[in-house]
Amino acid sequence: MVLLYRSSSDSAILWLAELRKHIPELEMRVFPELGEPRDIDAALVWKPQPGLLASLPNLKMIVSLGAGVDHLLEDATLPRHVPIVRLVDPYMTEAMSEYVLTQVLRLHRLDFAYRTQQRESVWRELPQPNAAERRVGVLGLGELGSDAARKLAVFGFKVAGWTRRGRRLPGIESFHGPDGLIALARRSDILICLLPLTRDTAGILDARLFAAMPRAAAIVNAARGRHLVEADLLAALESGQLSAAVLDVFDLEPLPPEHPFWSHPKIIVTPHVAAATHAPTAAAGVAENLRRLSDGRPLINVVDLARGY
Ligand code: NDP
Ligand code: OXD
Repeated sequence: MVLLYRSSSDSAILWLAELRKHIPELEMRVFPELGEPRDIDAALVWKPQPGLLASLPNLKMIVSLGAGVDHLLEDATLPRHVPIVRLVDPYMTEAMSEYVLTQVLRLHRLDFAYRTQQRESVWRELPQPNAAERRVGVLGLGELGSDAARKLAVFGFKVAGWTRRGRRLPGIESFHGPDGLIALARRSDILICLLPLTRDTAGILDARLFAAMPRAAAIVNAARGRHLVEADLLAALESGQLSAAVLDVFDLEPLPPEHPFWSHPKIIVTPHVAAATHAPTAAAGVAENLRRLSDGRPLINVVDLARGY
C-alpha cells in the first residue's frame, strides 16, 4: 500500500509516525516527491492542486485531511470514480463543540456588551435572560452539529436543528427544507452554521436569512467562509438586525489584513481553529480505511458525491 501525502498545513512527519503506529509497513510519499505515479494506491490530502489526483492512474481511495471535502470537489478534474472518505474523529467533534459552547456562552452572557462597557469604564448591569429563554439554531446536525446541539441542550438552551432529511434528535426541535430554514431562523436568537459547503448551502447566511431572525440576533459560522455573504453580514450589523457575529472561516484565508472584519466591533474573528485536524487522534480512522482498502472491505465515512458531502 503506497500512500501519497499532500498538505501545506499538516505535518507529513507527524502523520507518518501516527499512521505507522497502526500500519508499521506503510509506505508514504510526500508531495511533490511522489516517485512513479502508478505506484500510488491512496492519497491523504488537503487542498491538493487541481489535476494532482487525476494524474494518479491507480488511485483507489482519496482521504480528505479534514471533515469537509469542498476542497476536493471543486477540482474539475477530480477522478469521480475514486471513493472519497473524510475525517471523522471524536476528538475533532469535541473540539468543535467546545468552540460552539464557548461562542454561544460568550453571546448569551453579553460578553460583547460588557467588553465595550469595560473599555469605557462603565459599570452597568444588563438584563440577562436564562439559557432556557435563549433559542439557539444549528444549521447541520451531522457529526459536528449533532454533538454541539446536544451539549447546548445540556446547558439548558432551547435548541433546534436544520438538516436536509429532517434528522431528529431527542430534545432538539427539527426543521428541514427551504421553509424549515426560515422557520428555524425566526426562532433563533443565536444561529450556528455547521453545514458542509455544497451547491445548496453556499451563501446560505445571507440578507434573507438575517431578516427572518429576531432583531439583534447573532450568528456563529464555523463551517466555511462561502456560507456567508459578507456584504449582507456587514449591512445586518450596521442596521442592528444582527448584534454580533463570530467567524472562524472566511472566503479568503488567511483573512487579508485590510479586511473590515478584523476591526469590526461586533465581529469576533478566529483563524479557522474551531476543530483543527489532529493526527494523533485522526490517524486511527485513516488507518482503518487503509486496512479496509487493502483487504477489499467496504470503506467508512465515504462521501456521497451526488449530494456533495
Ligand atoms: P456531516 O456531513 O456529518 O453533516 C452535515 C450536516 O449538514 C447533516 O446534518 C446534513 O443533513 C446537513 N446538510 C447538508 N446539506 C444540507 C442542506 N442542503 N440542507 C439542510 N441540511 C443540510 O458534516 P460534519 O458535521 O462532519 O461537518 C460539517 C462541516 O463543518 C464540514 O463540512 C466543514 O466544512 C466544517 N468544519 C469546520 C471546521 C473548522 O475548524 N472550522 C472543522 C471541521 C469541519 P442530513 O443529516 O439530512 O444529511
Ligand atoms: C475541516 C476543517 O474540514 O478543518 O476539517 O475545516
